[in-house]
Amino acid sequence: MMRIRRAGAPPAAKWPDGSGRIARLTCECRQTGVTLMRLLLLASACALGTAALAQGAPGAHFIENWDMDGDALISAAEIVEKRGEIFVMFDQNEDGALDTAEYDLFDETRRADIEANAGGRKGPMALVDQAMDRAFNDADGDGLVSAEEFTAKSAAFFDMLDKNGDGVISSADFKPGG
Ligand SMILES: [Ca+2]
Ligand SMILES: [Ca+2]
Ligand SMILES: [Ca+2]
Repeated sequence: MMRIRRAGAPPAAKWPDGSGRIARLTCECRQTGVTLMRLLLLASACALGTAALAQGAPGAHFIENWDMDGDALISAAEIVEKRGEIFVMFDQNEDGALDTAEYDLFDETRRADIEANAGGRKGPMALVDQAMDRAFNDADGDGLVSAEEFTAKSAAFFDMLDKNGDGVISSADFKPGG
């Protein structure tokens, strides 16, 4: 009789919200060659800081994902650090630039996350999506987003999202009409 294998840990193919989206991502990533390390980075990035902010507060999902030190505020330094991680995560061939295929996967992953967890690409998340877009980041328009180009846009990204100009990104910056 065959022995049933018991997993020692909960199924790895589960998104923190239990939707099982990691399974779909895993599948896509296998096709496109994302390393396991990157996938784990992606999973942990999405699970960070869940205790810092009440669910459903304006911008809660964004703040959860980008707040590295758990104070429910996003500093300019956190934006730079997180964008650096995102770049590395999606630069699958590690050549220091996001090409069309790499950016396509980035767009798809980001938009799926916004649709599933942040109320879609309307309202404040439209700005976030726009600022992560290829056109915004490819400063010289050559179709490749280099690490330098991506990093150089971090300050502009921060300024766009710090709507009330108090020097941090917080829930207040995501309030409707704010
Ligand atoms: Ca913070
Ligand atoms: Ca690349
Ligand atoms: Ca470029």
